[in-house]
Amino acid sequence: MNIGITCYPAAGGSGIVATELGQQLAVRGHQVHFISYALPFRLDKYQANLMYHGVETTTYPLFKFPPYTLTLAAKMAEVTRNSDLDILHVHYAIPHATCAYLAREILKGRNDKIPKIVTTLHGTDITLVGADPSYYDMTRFSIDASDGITAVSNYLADETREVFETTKEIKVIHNFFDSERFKPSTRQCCRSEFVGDDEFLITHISNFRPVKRTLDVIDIFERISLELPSRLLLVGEGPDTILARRQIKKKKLGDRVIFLGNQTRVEAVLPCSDLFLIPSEEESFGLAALEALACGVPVVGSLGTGLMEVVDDFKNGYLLPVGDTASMARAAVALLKDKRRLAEFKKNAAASALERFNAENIVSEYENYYGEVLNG
Ligand code: GMT
Repeated sequence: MNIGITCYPAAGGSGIVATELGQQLAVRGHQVHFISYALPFRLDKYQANLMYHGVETTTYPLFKFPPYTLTLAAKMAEVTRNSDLDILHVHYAIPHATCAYLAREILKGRNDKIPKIVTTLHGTDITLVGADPSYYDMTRFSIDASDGITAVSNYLADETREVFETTKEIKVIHNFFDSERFKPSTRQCCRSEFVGDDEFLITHISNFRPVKRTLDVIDIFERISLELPSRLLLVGEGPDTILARRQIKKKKLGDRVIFLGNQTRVEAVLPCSDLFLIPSEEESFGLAALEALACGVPVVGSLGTGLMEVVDDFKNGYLLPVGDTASMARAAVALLKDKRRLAEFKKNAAASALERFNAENIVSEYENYYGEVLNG
């Protein structure tokens, strides 16, 4: 198949899923064309069958807001025509599904081959952005105009049906990980770089947006560190990084917290961790949690989110109510103190991730779905 993929190229779950899907599809012999304004975050090496088409948006004094949406739609139409695309697979509804719709209209007008549009909903496009009154109608329209819709969890599919009152069929295809890269082997990381022999390493990876509740991460860590020798490894950056730094200073935790900023190869640090924290307000799936589990790291996160489809509560982690940092810290401390249970949770984490979310199976689900949409 010839597949066009559009995603946000910045660090973030939707871009990562799109990139890794493209890479896996290219390995399977499909021709994959990324169309975006920058090279996606994890698209950091050459690969056969994989191409990138940059979208330029020129500014003009009249344009207070340069119309990226239009140049993206035009580029989608151009790449479809030149590369004979069968599918335009867009990740994140706003504005990508709308741009794909526009591209299709452009192609229709010129009697070109018409690609099928598959839109993958990732979460914040529905739960935060899409439900914003100013985006609501456009999101709903774009969902309905797509030939196929996938959501990364049942939680998100239900939310989409409820928020947008749509009867459109939504295929749930969970996030996945590459088992060649994400594995428990600590050979790929250097624990002594971060902690001493008698210390625990607690990790959090995110884009530090308010939805991630970064201050809760620090609060949980502070409580853990009062009971156990430990250090906190923070990977990623975003609007709340500054708040986090301020809080760490205020709580005098500076010498126990390591900031790594954005990293494209998180598998180089994850396997050395003892515990992963993800106390988000909302999480449609929680790819970062899955990557931690795949590396054999138990997860403590928030209940009532898509994390419930990823973490096996009481088997490879604990899910607790959003904002209940005291209970999250208590669960973490109890687990870290119990060596046997910790070893069991670590084993369960890697096994469950591999069984349920390995790329091999999930990428086939996307391939089969493309087939269904093309024949439908
Ligand atoms: O988590 C973020 O803020 C990034 C966001 C994105 O759209 O890039 O991630 C969303 O998509 C990921 C990939 O499907 C999911 O694993 C994340 O759970 C989801 N984030 C939220 O729902 C907050």
